[in-house]
Amino acid sequence: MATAAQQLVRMLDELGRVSDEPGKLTRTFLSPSMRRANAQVAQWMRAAGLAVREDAVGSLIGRLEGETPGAKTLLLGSHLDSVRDAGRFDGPLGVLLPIVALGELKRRGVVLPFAIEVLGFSEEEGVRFASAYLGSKGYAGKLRPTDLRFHDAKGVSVHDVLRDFGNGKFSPPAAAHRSRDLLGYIEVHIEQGPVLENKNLAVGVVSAIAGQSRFKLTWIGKAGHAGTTPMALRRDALAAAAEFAMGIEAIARRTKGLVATIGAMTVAPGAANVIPGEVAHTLDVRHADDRVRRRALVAIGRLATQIAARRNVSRAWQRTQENGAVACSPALTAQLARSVKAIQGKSLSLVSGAGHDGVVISELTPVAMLFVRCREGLSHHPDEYASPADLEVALRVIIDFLERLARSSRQPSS
Ligand code: HGY
Ligand code: MN
Ligand code: MN
Repeated sequence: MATAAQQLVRMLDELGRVSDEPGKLTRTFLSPSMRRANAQVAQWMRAAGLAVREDAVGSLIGRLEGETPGAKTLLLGSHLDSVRDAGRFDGPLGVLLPIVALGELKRRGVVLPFAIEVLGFSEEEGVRFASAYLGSKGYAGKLRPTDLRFHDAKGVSVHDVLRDFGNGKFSPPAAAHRSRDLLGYIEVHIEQGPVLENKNLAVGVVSAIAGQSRFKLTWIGKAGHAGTTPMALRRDALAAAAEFAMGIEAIARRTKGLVATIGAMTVAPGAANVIPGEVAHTLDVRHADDRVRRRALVAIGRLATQIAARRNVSRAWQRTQENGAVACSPALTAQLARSVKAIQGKSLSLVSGAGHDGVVISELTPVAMLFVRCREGLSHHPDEYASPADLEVALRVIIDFLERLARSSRQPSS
């Protein structure tokens, strides 16, 4: 097993070098590096005995038929895109680990009764287009016309990008499978938080994935001369945005479990001697309880209204993502926890503050997640790290899970 874990580490390192930016890992939706990543992962999938296809949204699907004709399919996957200047584990771990696990079972001569699809979703982070989960939405048949209308920084729409990616036309695909043909979805992912490290555990299971709301907010004031415009006469869009940023931080700090983030901002016209006339920024608000998140959004909306009135600026909201909290399947999670206990001796259940493709796939089939400890809980950062020893534990858990599922599937009652 150590060899398989070492192989996984090598694959993660290699894929972590496939980037759109030299010296850092940035791999966004349908970018040149994403195509190179798909080619590399497809090669690894084929070596593990999977038949590989790429769907109309650019997601990679590696399929292994089951020994039992017409058997249902178990899905295992995650995303292959990244944030800017990312770590190499967020996403690829959940795609490469199942490939290595299946390669190991093949090496041992183990044949599974059910079919497997390993999924490498083309877009989860929502970096290029504000809307996230485009890959898993495409696979689950959940892409909506509103998703296709989002534009990137160059004004290119999701629809046009997908039309050019395909053979000159694109329409949202139907779901890749009917729910009744699926056994469930397992996503292996680094925790991206400090809990497992604090509990000194290599892996844990996930009870629920926090809900999240994302917006693009634009403040419109009036550009003007930085040297001649008195402070009292200014309609400074950046000052309004800055006051708003401090205000949402205060709201999040006083609301237990709430997180609110402004991650990207543009300032126009963008000159040192011009008062900013227009500022656009993102807003990401999350909480495990949808009621708390919704109450916070009301308070945040009220704050924006007050700032706009006081500073005589206007503001425009565009909602770019809205996902309620998703409970993982208790039954599938219990099965996964059984394997965690068998390998690690004990299991731990935790809530995910990060969003995952399982949010979308949960509309198609029951989902369960295996979290892997990551150093200092750090993620969305180049120093993101999961140790080879912890990766080996996760690999053994997934292999144990597959072998148990195979045994239970072969029992006459099933
Ligand atoms: O933003 C998230 O929670 C995830 O990394 N996409
Ligand atoms: Mn991420
Ligand atoms: Mn992720």
